[in-house]
Amino acid sequence: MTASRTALITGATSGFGAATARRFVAAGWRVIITGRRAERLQALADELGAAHAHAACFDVRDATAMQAALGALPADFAGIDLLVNNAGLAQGTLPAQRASLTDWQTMIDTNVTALVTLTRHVLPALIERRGAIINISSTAANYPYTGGNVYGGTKAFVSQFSLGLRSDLHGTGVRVTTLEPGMAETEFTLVRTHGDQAASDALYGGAHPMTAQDIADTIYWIATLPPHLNINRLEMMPVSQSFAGFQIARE
Ligand code: NDP
Ligand code: 8X3
Repeated sequence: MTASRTALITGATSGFGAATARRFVAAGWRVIITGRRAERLQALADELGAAHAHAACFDVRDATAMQAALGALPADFAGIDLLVNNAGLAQGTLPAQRASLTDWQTMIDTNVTALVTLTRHVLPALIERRGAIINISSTAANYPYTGGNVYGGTKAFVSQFSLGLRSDLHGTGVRVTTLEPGMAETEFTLVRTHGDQAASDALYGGAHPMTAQDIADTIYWIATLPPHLNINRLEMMPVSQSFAGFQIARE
């Protein structure tokens, strides 16, 4: 892909999305950045400059607002070459039998329903421009852990949906990748714990987690590979993170 292309990056008010927007603009791309927190979104748009960034402030769960934002794109930003489906979250760490149904619904609405809705809207333009989709899944899609229940389920959906898209888009030239990161320090844990900064600090402290910049650089690498190459799925972790064994309950 050449410079002067346009990426739609959801969830750009924080973490991976903000770093990815900066990474692509640094390479000359235009970015459409989204999120609910208007002040943060506007601050990033101002930082990146009006020629390179268009801020579209909406809740991805609001399908009407999503469609309105897509319909209101300025001409320079209307041709989308890359969709980075990044907006998402975990809510709660409790086992299923004690988890909040509200948290579960929020994760399903955001990580699954909104992602497929936006993808469906943008697909015709992506096909026209032989563009690309990068869906942000998680290692939680591949490895279960206690308290990961619905979050892991939503991310498994994202990974499988990405493979399905790849199959459906056969012959169109559109590339589809699912990126499955492990632990990276962002606002993710603060959000997951409903604002517990100490819990977030305790998780990342001394662990050398991945950074949002690591993820942004990887997304940029995937997007700028030669157009005949498709990374189907890419799982990445910090060196400090690996796998644990099965649990056994004894009588
Ligand atoms: P952050 O919490 O830092 O960023 C999440 C972004 O998603 C924010 O910009 C937030 O914007 C946006 N978002 C969440 N809900 C909505 C909504 N309803 N409408 C619009 N935007 C929304 O977390 P990360 O950067 O870490 O997370 C980005 C993605 O990466 C998520 O899909 C997450 O599941 C995934 N991931 C994260 C990992 C990690 O360890 N950090 C590892 C693997 C995957 P706002 O609140 O302003 O709306
Ligand atoms: C975030 C990674 O391990 O917290 O998707 O689920 S994890």
